Amino acid sequence: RSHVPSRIAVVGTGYVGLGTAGLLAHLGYRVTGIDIDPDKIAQLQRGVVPIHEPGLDLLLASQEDRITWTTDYQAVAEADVIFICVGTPPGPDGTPDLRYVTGAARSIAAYLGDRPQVIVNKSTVPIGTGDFLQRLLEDHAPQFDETRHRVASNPEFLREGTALADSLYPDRIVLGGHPEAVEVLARLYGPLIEQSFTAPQGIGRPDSYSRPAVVRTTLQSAEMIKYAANAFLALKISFANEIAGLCERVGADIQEVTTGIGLDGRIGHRFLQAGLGWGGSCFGKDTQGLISAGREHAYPMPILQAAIDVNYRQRNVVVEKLLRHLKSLKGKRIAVLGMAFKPNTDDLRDAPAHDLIARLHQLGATVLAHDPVAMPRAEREWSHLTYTAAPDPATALRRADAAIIATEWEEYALLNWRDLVGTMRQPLVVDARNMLRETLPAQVEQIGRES
Ligand code: UPG
Repeated sequence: RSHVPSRIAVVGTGYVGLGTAGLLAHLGYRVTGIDIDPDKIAQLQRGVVPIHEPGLDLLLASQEDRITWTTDYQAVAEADVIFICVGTPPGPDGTPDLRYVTGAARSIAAYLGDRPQVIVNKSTVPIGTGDFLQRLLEDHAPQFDETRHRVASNPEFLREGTALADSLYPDRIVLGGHPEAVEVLARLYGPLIEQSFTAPQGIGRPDSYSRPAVVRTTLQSAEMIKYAANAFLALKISFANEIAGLCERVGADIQEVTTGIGLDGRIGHRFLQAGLGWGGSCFGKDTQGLISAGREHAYPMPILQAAIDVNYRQRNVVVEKLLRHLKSLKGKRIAVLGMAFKPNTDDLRDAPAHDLIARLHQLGATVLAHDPVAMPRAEREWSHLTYTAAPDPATALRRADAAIIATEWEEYALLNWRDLVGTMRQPLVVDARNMLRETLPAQVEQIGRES
């Protein structure tokens, strides 16, 4: 009895919502993007994309006839599929805060129609939220009918910076819920599953890519897949960082070690890059989220706790390296290159550079920070930190006592490091992302390898 969906409502216009709206419009659906923030909607209506994500402006502009932006939930009534893509920030105890999901669900409830509709959670939500959503809709939707209205889970695996390619050419599509709802979503994603769409400008299909696997499962398992995937990736990074620390002490080289272990097909080489550790909105929140889920069931999760501990220890490792060379940081000028939690985004959430800048200032250093795109955002979001924004890397490095590469932006790899280190007061570079390849007339410290 599954229907062929055509009208889609996407609630929430963050990374996930905007990407989903653009993708589904590109696949030919009529999409309404809904957000409670009138400023965001006004921007989108003017064609301004409120976040920095490569290719997103172009994709949304190319689909402007198929997408309507609004603060009005009315569009839910006409939609065959309604995606919930709102934020689930961690609360004070690490448990995800579901207030936006609940708020969105209540607003959706008011407008559910008398047609078959699938309400899909794309936000990363604690396991059990699908059932909770179902009950909430039952209680609040005047038109609710459980044979017509189905709740599903369709977690997102996109990375910031490559969000569109990740969405268009995914490894897998996970669909959880009642088989009828899963079938509607499988039809919705038909062109994606078959890879029968034309690639949007600038986001070509990777050479080795054929098509995604489809995982049809229950709500709970779909929700768990999302958490477990992120937790495992976080674990891999922390594992590499823990081994890196020992490499330094025994004279081994982490880059060679991870190459060596990654060649074992059971391990794989991806997400074994040692450095400053993970940041961003997902890994910290999701590992914590699993730990708190475990706690609720009196089930400790020591592996995940260790992954978190190793990750945040890593931010101190960099400061310790500076102290080893400079003895004290009082009055020292330290350049921090890179503020975003990773390259190709202006996202500053849980960025290692934040803790680094705070700590350097606390130890009495003058911090000059640079980022190719995140500086305007840092001016707004990091106003509590003390640092001078440097207009370019050269200005940050001039007369500096040390430089730290905190984010591996491509443009930092392309700098003329040879000349730049000559302008420093002391040529000391802590390459916390192991990105420099050449030998420099400077003291270069990396993570997990001898300097
Ligand atoms: N990182 C490392 N070493 C590695 C790989 C990554 O330190 O070998 C760091 C990276 O610098 C960044 C963090 O790990 O700080 C996360 O990177 P990435 O996964 O690229 O960023 P996100 O955009 O946060 O994406 C993650 C998952 C994605 C998921 C999303 C939201 O990769 O699958 O959808 O979080 O849940």
